[in-house]
Amino acid sequence: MRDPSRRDTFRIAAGLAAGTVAGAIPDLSAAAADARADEARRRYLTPGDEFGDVSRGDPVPHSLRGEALVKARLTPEAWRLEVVAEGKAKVPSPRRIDDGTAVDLATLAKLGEAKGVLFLKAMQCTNIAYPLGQGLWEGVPLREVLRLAGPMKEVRRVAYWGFHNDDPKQLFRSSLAINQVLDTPPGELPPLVAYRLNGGPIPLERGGPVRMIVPWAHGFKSIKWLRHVVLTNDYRANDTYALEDNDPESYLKTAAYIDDDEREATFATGTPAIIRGTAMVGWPGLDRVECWLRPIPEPAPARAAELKDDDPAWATATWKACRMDPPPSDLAAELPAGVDPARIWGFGRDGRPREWPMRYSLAPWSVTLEGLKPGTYELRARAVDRNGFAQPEPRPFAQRSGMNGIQARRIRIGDGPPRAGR
Ligand SMILES: Nc1nc2c(c(=O)[nH]1)N[C@H]1C(S)=C(S)[C@@H](COP(=O)(O)O)O[C@H]1N2
Ligand SMILES: [Mo]
Repeated sequence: MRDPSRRDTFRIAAGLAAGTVAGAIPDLSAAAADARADEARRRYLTPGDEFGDVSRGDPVPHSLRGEALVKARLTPEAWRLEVVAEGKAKVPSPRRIDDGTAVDLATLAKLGEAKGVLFLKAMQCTNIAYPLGQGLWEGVPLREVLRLAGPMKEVRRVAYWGFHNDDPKQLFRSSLAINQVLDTPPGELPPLVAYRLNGGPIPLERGGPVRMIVPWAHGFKSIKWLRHVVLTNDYRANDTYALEDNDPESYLKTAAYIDDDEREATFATGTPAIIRGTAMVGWPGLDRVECWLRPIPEPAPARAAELKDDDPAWATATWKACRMDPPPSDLAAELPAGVDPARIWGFGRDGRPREWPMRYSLAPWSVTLEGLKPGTYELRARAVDRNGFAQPEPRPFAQRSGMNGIQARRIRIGDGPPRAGR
């Protein structure tokens, strides 16, 4: 899977340089470096500080330090969560900051001992194609936190937001229908008030000490630096993203992405060309990933050209099934020390996933192309969901309800004739 910042690649390169005798040239082909970078990218869990970051604020909340951090209630000791009702909506025991009844981290962790949920979830922004990272999160269902305020009345929606430098313009808020919070179907994941990531506290950078995680939704529902939960009778989604023309109720789409799609992949003639990718397994599940390899007549343009929706090539495209990676064979080695895999949502008592690929997580795939003649090609990939819809269907909008356009990666076999435009 890809580290969006490409830090892996740099770190590997730096490590190798450090390990060589001063003055010696590292004995490493570009292909071997690529293979090692690939391996690092295909780690199952993304370290908390290596996710792609989507954060508002000036300064961003995770740049605060010292007293400013305490004032913002973003240290474990200072953190508090308000759970209140507004207007017609009522709760008997609101949890407020001003009267000292707000929920603290110890209370949340105590609830977690009885009701905690451990689950895998990839974070994906509705406006960025490639997922930002995948974590093993732990939290308490939001419905259990709401119970702390007592039986509610006249509630239709739950609105919530985090720390935002007390500047209304920096507010980033989200909301859920009350039934999405309370009436979790058996076997499904509820919205969670999360306080652990990859076996440790959620780092400040990822929205800690506490952030909301809505498993089935794009990132904008998963509010970082969570501080306020408000029960309301207002039926409208008041999400910040709704105001920006996004679809505030969109569920995660299932879509295949190609690793390093912007970079041309080059292979010597006669060697197998392995292309890797990552599928986001959304609400409708994933049946398979398919690829289409298209030779580009020489002289090929320097960059992959966009294939317009009405291009006749789509109609005659031949899509072939790609290989899905199985679950990591040594899953225990991929998990943080001390984590019992049997506790993870969707895993069986044997510590293996019951269903694969799993919803809300990343499914790595690959395709091996052999016997290709020297020349230039474009590889396209699409996911087919469990309802039989091939990406970009069922909603062929590239944006606003999740980016699921079909990606292309250029492949070059052999030296080939010179390129046009160079
Ligand atoms: N408080 C707050 N929460 C937030 C945001 C934000 O700007 N402020 N951005 C949201 C968006 S749009 C996304 S995609 C995810 C990104 O999560 P990440 O930075 O942990 O990858 O956080 C969401 N939660
Ligand atoms: Mo986002």
